[in-house]
Amino acid sequence: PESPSARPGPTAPVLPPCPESPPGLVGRLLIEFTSPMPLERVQRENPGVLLGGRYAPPDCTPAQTVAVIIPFRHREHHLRYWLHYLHPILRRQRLRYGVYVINQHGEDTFNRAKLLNVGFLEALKEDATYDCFIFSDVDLVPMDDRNLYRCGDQPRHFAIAMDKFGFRLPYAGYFGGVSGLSKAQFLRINGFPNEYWGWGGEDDDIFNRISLTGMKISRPDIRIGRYRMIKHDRDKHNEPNPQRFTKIQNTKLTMKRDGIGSVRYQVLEVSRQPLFTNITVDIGRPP
Ligand code: UDH
Ligand code: NGS
Repeated sequence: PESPSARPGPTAPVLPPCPESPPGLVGRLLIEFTSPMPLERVQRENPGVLLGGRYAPPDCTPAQTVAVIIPFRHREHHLRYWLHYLHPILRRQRLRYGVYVINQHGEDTFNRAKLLNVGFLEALKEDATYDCFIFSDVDLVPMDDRNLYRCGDQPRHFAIAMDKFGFRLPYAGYFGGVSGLSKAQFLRINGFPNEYWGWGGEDDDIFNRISLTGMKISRPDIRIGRYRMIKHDRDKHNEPNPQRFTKIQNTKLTMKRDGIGSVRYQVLEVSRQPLFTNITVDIGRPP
């Protein structure tokens, strides 16, 4: 017979709120991408993660529920390192979270920001309680677990000290790599632009949207916001977008009509893997 404590009921214990600063963080981490990383090993080392890449702390109730959204195509090798490093970090941070890999179908030009919009909507369809969205490139791993993947009263930029930029911001308005917005902050800027096809500028457009709506970027301490990027060559079908310089001049006009309110796409497959939910999507092609 089933034990009564296995089923939540009127007598189930209510977990206390998770502490503001999680105990058990370790600080600076050693991150490397040389040893091979089979997915079976990553699964074996993360038994507490539930199907689809969901997790909730066993001992406390977090204030937020975090959807981690990863724009993706043909980067399986990077994803294995990302999952290997991030699941234990997010667990130590005492987050309730889910990991969503938004996989662009086909070989047309890549569109990072549109994939992130899809991730926002599809994560909410899975679980309407998501109230914080962390958008992370698949090749970026934090070097310090005190860089907490949660949302605050302003949009947050996490990847502020990347190895490839000499552990500094490349420019003051840089908002690329890893960022986080609450559901309300995301809706306030009409989400992200759908019309940046190919590489570059979409993160600057998001920065403009945030500034234009009167919000300010929040960032961690420069000693804590350190990242390692997995080195790679330029991908096929993600060439620098020649329109990006003029587009970022026009955010004020375009953000009203181009954003989460106007995104069109077709979900082809939702597949719950042991460490992430894989959503394959047809987002169309540049006009
Ligand atoms: N992404 C994919 N597949 C692609 C393109 C992009 O998954 O084909 C995703 C992935 O999450 C990646 C993110 O989009 O981390 C950003 O794209 P990116 O890594 O191409 O951007 P980045 O600025 O690199 O890191 C640009 C090419 C640099 C070439 C340098 C050669 N030494
Ligand atoms: C800027 C791009 C951003 C990009 C950043 C860092 O110039 O999208 O460089 O690029 N903006 C425009 O092109 C308008 S990186 O060094 O990572 O390749 O994120």
